[in-house]
Amino acid sequence: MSLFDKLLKIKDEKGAGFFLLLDPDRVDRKRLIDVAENAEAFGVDAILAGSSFVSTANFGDQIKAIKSSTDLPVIIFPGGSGQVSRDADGILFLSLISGRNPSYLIEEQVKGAPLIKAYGLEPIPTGYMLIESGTMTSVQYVSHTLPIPRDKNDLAMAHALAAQYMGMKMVYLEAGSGSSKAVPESMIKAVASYCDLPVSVGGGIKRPEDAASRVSAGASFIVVGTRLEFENDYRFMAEMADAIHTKTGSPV
Ligand code: 1GP
Repeated sequence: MSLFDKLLKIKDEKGAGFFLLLDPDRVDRKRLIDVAENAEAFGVDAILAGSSFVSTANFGDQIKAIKSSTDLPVIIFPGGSGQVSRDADGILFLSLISGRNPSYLIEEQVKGAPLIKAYGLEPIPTGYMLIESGTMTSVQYVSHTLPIPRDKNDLAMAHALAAQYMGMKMVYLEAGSGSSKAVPESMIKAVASYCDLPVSVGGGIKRPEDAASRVSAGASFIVVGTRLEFENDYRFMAEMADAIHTKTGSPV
């Protein structure tokens, strides 16, 4: 079974999937290993690893450390073509479709594709959409793109449908890491009911109720980074999993 099919199965069986995002640039090795070792027991379904801006020289080693500490799928969530590692299971093959910067629409993809093939990573073609969240986020700054205004559901819907028609397998609605406002439920509902692709939602999801309301709006996968990156708060991780897994109840 492909990695993508495994993710769809998780969504079908549990109601939605819980992706933990670890930023190899921000989190030290000891913490990465600790959280990767414990994530499965506390309800995480897959680990995403990546950053909009990586300054560590040890990206590959950090991915290797995560992969050797867990049986969960490890999926690279890259900020650019430099973030490809042979030690992951797959990679979100992102195109920043909310923007009009060719570097992030196609150029980084062309640079990264041969390495993805050489490493045997499964690419998951993903239409990545930045959604305005009140302040300028790192992705916005680094990519030189404007986010979709948070009250313009019609724009988000049209972008998602274009992603579907271009053959992408998923859309990702991104409010930005650490943002004060998560993607609005009404936009998730509009996008999920308009296109046939599974919808991942991340950025600023800090409470189980934030996650639950986005799953009930139609999100297939919830991404949580900042709130779980630095604290050994496994009780909270389990509560988050419980809120996301609407079909299974508490994982612990
Ligand atoms: C960012 O969507 C992810 O790319 C996760 O965001 O760090 O705010 O949880 P947070």
